[in-house]
Amino acid sequence: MNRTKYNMWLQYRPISNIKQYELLMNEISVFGDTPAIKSAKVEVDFALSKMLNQAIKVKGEDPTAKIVIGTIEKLGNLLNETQIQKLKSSNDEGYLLSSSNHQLKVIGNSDRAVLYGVHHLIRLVQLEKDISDLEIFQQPKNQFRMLNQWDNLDGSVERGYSGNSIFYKNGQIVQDKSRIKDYARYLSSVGINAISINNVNVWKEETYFITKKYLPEIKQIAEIFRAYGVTLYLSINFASPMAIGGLSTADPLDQSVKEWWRDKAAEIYEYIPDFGGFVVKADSEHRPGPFTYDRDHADGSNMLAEALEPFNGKVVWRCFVYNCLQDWRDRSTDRARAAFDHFKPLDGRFHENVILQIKNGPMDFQVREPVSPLIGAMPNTNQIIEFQVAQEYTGQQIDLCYLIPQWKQVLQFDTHIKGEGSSIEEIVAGNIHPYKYSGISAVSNIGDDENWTGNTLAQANLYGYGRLTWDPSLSAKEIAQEWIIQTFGNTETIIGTIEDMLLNSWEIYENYTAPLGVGWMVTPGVHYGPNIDGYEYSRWGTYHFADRDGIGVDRTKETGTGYTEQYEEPNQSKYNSLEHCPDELLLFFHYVPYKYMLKNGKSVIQHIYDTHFKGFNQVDGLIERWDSLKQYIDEDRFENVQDRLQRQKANAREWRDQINTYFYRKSRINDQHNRTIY
Ligand code: GCW
Repeated sequence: MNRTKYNMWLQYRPISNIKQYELLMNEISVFGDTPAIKSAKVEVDFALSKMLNQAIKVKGEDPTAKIVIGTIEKLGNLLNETQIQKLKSSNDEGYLLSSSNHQLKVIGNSDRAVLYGVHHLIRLVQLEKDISDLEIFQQPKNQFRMLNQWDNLDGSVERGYSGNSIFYKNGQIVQDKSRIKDYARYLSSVGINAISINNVNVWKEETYFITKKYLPEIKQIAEIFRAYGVTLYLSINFASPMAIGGLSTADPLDQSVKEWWRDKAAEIYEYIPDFGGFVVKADSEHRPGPFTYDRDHADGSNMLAEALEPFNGKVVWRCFVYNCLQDWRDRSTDRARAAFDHFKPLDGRFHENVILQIKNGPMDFQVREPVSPLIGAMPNTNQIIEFQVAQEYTGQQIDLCYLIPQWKQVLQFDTHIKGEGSSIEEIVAGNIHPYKYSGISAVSNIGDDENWTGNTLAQANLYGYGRLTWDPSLSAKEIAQEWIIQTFGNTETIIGTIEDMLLNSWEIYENYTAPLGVGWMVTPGVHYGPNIDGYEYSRWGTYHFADRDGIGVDRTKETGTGYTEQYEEPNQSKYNSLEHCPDELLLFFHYVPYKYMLKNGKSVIQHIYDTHFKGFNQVDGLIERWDSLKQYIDEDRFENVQDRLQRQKANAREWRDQINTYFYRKSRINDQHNRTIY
């Protein structure tokens, strides 16, 4: 195993100027010995010894030690009144990093918080920051900071672009769990606190995960994660009572079904006392759900919630519910409307341990989509937003696409649901409606590739996801810089070059793919590479409606599907009006002629040509920039990215030419600059 690429952002590279860290070269005293505290101890020892290039002494509990680490419970007496108050007024995951020339304290409100504090300290050292006079209070803005693995027992990963699963192989849970442990380390280092470890599409054998056939081993995995402050969840099959329980129904209102789930929950908690709960994809893309029994999603999720409630378990219920058997001839059905139409009327009917998980956009993780109007629209129902770290529609970890800028834009969107300032960021942080549970969830992008993420630079998305969900006020640039320094070193040329590549990559990807928010145009099934009409006459509800006169989906209330009405004002009017709709989403909301003039002063067709020629050229620019780093980066990682960039170039070329040719043939309008269109 090549440790450099394997270690991602936890390289713990020796730093040049260690003099400034003299304080850290003293004995460290870590208080407590719970699993999470033990992890903190091991990690701080390992990290500091490596970064400071000398053995660090970890001693027993001694409050006079130069470095003390522990919970407020144990170390509160070392704090002054203000510090105590501040810690007590922050949440359970909050911590304090405080230093003077005679002592450095890392004190958390819980074991998990101590671990986060330790990672903060390690990060400061690796970033070579001054730690001599610290007084840092930190607490996560979001309660849920979750990852969903889409891993299957056969070892495959749905929409996985980084090899196979690290959890399963050939129909079994892996015996050697060391890689799972390392994953837990990475997750805790960026504050991820929950994980579901199997695909939301729960197939036949995975349905048995909640039985004694698999629970003993899943318990081991839960223990590994617990030691890093990560709570384990399982995706379940809604039809389990029939599939594995021998019942004749899975009707959520049926008494025997309710009892079956209650017993099941009790059984699971015998193995895993702090089990997080269930993630559920129901009535979605052919997965079973309450609709079969004429019940709705409140009935379905509440039944599971009741079963988990005695154990403080939660139901994370996905809202990715739409008709995936649509007739393309049917212009009245609009997939974008589906989640809101299904769920909004149910507001107030969900138990308090049900949390709705809503994809960031109304369609499906496209390079550009408006924000889902369902988020924040249910004041009486817990909600979390779902992002996709896996780059399904954004280049599949072949093409470079740093997603933090996209997520930030989503979080900053002002829904106006409770007047100005009702941003998605505040909604999912639970500050707009009194949600009991809220936060952020995302589809993971890792696999068993040695570098975890296929493209080494895609590690930045996982890192950034954690950092952003902890503190959404961090900029995409700050996150990129942190990641680059920890991953590749503190060299200006490296930082500047990679930062520039990352920060431009989303725009570049958008430039050469589907234009102006219309989405899709991808190869059906695999979702990589262009196929402009690939989904146009399919059942999936993902159309662009291009004809000889124009392109786009009319979602206005007057002449279209009325989707715009799902937004509050002023967003509703903004999107509904051709005049005010932002360029980048124009074709999501409107059908317009090719000669329609955009706010940027270009016609739609010229914009399409320009961005596609530009996007391709920008990939050349990425290649050049990366090549300029050859002398600074180890061969392995250098070649990994170089190879991916070449593949990206081939992809961008295909997109450029197919899109330009397609629209030229439809419109017969020439490119103003007479560039080659085939
Ligand atoms: O976009 C679709 C993906 C499916 C996925 C589904 C979902 C897990 O193509 O692979 O299934 O979304 O989010 O449930």
